[in-house]
Amino acid sequence: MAHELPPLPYPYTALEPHIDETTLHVHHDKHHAAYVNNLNAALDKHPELSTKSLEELLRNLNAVPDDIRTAVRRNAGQTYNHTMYWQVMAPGAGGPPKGAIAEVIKASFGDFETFKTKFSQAAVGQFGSGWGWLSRDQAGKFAIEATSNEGCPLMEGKWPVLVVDVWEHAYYLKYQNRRPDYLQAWWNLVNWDEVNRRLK
Ligand code: MN3
Repeated sequence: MAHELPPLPYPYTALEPHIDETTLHVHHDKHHAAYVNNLNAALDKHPELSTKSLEELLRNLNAVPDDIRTAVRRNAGQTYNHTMYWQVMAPGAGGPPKGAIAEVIKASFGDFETFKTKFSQAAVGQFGSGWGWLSRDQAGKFAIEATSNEGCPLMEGKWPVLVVDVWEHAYYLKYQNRRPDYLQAWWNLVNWDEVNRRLK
């Protein structure tokens, strides 16, 4: 049972003007697709892993055989992270958080502006390729963090609730080297309904 590239959950033009159509085509159809293909190629060598979900693979990478562990870490990580990234964005979204996530932000960070500033700083400050996250640890504590390359909180036993891609391929066509501008625009797309779904 091969892993599949999920279709983008909205039209390629839907996130304009914040994220442009060309970027979404290249990012989803080329980058994300390649990670899925590379994951399947690695798993082909160990068919016993074919029934494992991305979450199961990433939560227990030590159980993945040595010869494919790096490939699985990279490509399952990137596959999972991208699918989540598409889902936590939506056209006409953004604005202040609502529902349970609004309470979490208030309790953990004080107010939304403080959260937004800290999250943006973590994402913008990630050196090189990576991701910005809000995640919950096993004790129920919420934290902002950045990971490099394919890093994902699932690998650390945490549950991710919000993510932004800060690899250059996510923004370079439109924003070139201006990662802070991309982050600022990205807040207009945050899909709080999906974040609330992930909180449950
Ligand atoms: Mn990407």
